[in-house]
Amino acid sequence: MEIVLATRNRNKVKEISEKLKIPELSILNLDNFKNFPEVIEDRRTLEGNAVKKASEISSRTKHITLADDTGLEVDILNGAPGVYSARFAGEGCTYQDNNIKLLKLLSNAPKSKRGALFRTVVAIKVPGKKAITVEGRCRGRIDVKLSGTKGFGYDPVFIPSGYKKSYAGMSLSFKNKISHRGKALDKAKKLLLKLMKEK
Ligand code: ITT
Repeated sequence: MEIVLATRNRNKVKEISEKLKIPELSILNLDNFKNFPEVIEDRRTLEGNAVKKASEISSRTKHITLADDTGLEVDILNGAPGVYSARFAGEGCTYQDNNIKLLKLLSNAPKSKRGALFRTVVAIKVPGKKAITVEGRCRGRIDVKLSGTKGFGYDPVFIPSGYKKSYAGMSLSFKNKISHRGKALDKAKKLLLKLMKEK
């Protein structure tokens, strides 16, 4: 069976590909399909965006498609940046801009008030069928500084509960074992194995 990953984020592709190493499953990414316009992520929920990405790419490729939409929900910011995590510091901003903005906003918050939730919704769309979604969550806190050199996005500022290192201080395979995306992908993997049996 073949699936397409509906993401332009190469770090996500790496994490997803590592988790979905299933014999007889080939993973294609958007580099395999030329000149696709970008999917506009204009829904107000992670689920809405994940389903939109999976559905648009599936209807273009005619393949089973998996999409991921992720957000970082910070308690003291009432759940922001959440679904707007990519553009937190403005259109065209870098990961560094987002992290610096977050650290600045929380500069007066004590450790006990720095709680946050990372949430991933994965949508799987089989052509002709309704998209299915699964979710993975990881609680943690926003550190007072950036640390670690691995990963991407908010990894250098997010310390998962029960650990001392940020995600960016962990190997890809360790992050994948405990992370929001890893947990969503464990559920997605079960769905894919079921689909493969039915084929
Ligand atoms: P696609 O929509 O093409 O999949 P994206 O990078 O736009 O890629 P999201 O909208 O899901 O992905 O991500 C929202 C933001 O959250 C963005 O700034 C990401 O860098 C960040 N992010 C997503 N997953 C993350 C993770 O596992 N660790 C740290 N930051 C992450």
